[in-house]
Amino acid sequence: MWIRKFVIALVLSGGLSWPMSLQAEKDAVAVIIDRSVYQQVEQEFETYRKDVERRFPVELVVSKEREWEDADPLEIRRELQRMHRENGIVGAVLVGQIPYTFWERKVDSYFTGINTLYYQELDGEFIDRDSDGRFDEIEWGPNEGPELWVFWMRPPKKDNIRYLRLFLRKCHRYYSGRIRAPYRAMLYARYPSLGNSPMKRFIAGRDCPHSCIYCFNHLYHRMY
Ligand SMILES: [Ca+2]
Ligand SMILES: [Ca+2]
Repeated sequence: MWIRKFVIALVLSGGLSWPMSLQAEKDAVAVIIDRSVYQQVEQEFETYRKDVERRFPVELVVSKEREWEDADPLEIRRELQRMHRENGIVGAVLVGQIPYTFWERKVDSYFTGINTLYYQELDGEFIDRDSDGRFDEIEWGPNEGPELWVFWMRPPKKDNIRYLRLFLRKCHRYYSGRIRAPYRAMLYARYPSLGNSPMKRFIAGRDCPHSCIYCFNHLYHRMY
């Protein structure tokens, strides 16, 4: 089940294609997109929806009736819980500047980072022991492991709409065969020792809680 969820997350981000023979069963996937953002990118988004539903065994359930970019993360989590309960969603695509929460390491409060698990573990409870607005612990729910996978379709906030349009148009060019992933991505074909290894790495996220002066990564916090 976990492998299936992970593969669906990859295909929605353009990482893999899906054989036609496996398309019998469809997964419901939520899309959370701010109402005003949707109105501005409607044409590109509906093309994306058609491409994805034609190509992969999914049905997108779009929540676009609220100003989600101004919502409290708790409200977004409740919406995902409702869609999981009523629509049986297995994953969620969060489009635009959807708010997020933070976690911190309880021993010293120094290490902190974006808590993406907040929208994945739907029946657990997140606890902020010292009430500083950052979660310190989680109590896992009765259903073992996270209920959802989450894909953040998050453009730079400085020019949210323009970059979102660019990304959605790029997705359409990819899905219609006009662009393809460069061959240099095939690390495992180039190096047989890595290709034959039973373990493979997938870089599926970003973020770093540190602010080292020799590294750029912490500047992503300003951009996204
Ligand atoms: Ca805290
Ligand atoms: Ca759970």
